[in-house]
Amino acid sequence: ISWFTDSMREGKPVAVETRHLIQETLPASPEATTPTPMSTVSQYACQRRTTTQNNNKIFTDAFEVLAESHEFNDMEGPCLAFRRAASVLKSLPWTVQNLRVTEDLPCLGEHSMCVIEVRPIVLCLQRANTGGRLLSARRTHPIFTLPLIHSDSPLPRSFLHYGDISRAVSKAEAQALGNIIDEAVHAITPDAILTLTGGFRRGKDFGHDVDFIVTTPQLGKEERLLTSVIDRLKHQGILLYCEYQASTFDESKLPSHRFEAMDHFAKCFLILRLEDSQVDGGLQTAEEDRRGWRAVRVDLVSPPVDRYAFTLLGWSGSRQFERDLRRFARMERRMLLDNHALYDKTKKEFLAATTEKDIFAHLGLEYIEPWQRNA
Ligand code: DCT
Ligand code: MG
Repeated sequence: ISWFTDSMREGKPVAVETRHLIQETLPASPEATTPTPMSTVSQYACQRRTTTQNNNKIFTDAFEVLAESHEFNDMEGPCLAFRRAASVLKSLPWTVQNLRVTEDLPCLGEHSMCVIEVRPIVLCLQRANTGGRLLSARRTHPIFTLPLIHSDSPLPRSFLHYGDISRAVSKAEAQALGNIIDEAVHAITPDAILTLTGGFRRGKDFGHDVDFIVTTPQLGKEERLLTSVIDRLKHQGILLYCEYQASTFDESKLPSHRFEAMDHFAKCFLILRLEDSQVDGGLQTAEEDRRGWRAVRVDLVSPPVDRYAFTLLGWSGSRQFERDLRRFARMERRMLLDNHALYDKTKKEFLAATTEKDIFAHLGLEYIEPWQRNA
């Protein structure tokens, strides 16, 4: 790692290959621990169980830096190769201590070799100048491009909360927001369905936002519910920012052949005000910051109830898990999976599902629990 970071600091061109990086980072001791038989590690994240316990963080952090730098340079191939390499290492129940043990692992091969120039300062400037590209990388969260925009750009209101929203959200804070949303949703529609999704559903202790799915048992009422929830939060004086996207979902346009496309359901990206008194154990604020509240990013998505299972599976993530689920469906099963539906290209029919387990079963996959999807 020091070899890697020193080279970056010095602005040296660095030839990076995943296995090479591991070799350079390994301690001197050549003795390997006894690893899981390699044949059990699938190239697909949806056939691996990945908890939040990462035994190879030193490598996965480096690979993710490399993946991101390639993403900003529009180099999708190497970017994905580094993300896959990181994801495989995250799933291992042991720490890589010997290069030999990586030889039989998928996604860590010579093919991911590439030569890049890692210059962090230039990278920062590129970020500032390519808002559009960043937007496509994080297109569901456009406000996250703001801190990277030049200071003479007009600043939308959400920038005011940048300090807060760039600070991680804790599990207790997510729970408190869950209570607020739960109260609002059920005051409007008593039999509404509300589910925590995203990273917190996968058991993460911290996240950059809190994601929820809201829907109604009555098909077609879900969009009205979402706008009513927004109105209620506004009325309560806790809505600091709201970007609402109406549904563009059209059943007749399925199946979508656009890989990785975001879904068409009604959704909103919010910033909410969370009071210290609402959080079990209080807000985790710095000593000098005793306002008694913080701003938090919240996403709500509202699919029709017959699409609930697909939306839940899609929004539960992780991104790498989703990517590999879709790739597995396409490559191994000739099926198209997205947040709307599962389509069997051989049978030329849609496969219905009311639970995530139904979808795994259609795909012929062992069920992977949400907390095992931290790929
Ligand atoms: N998602 C996706 N494709 C996108 C955006 C999101 O498949 N273009 C899915 C994957 C995770 C889920 O939606 C929620 O997104 P995030 O909140 O960005 O991810 P997260 O796993 O919840 O991460 P964090 O804990 O940082 O919020
Ligand atoms: Mg999230």
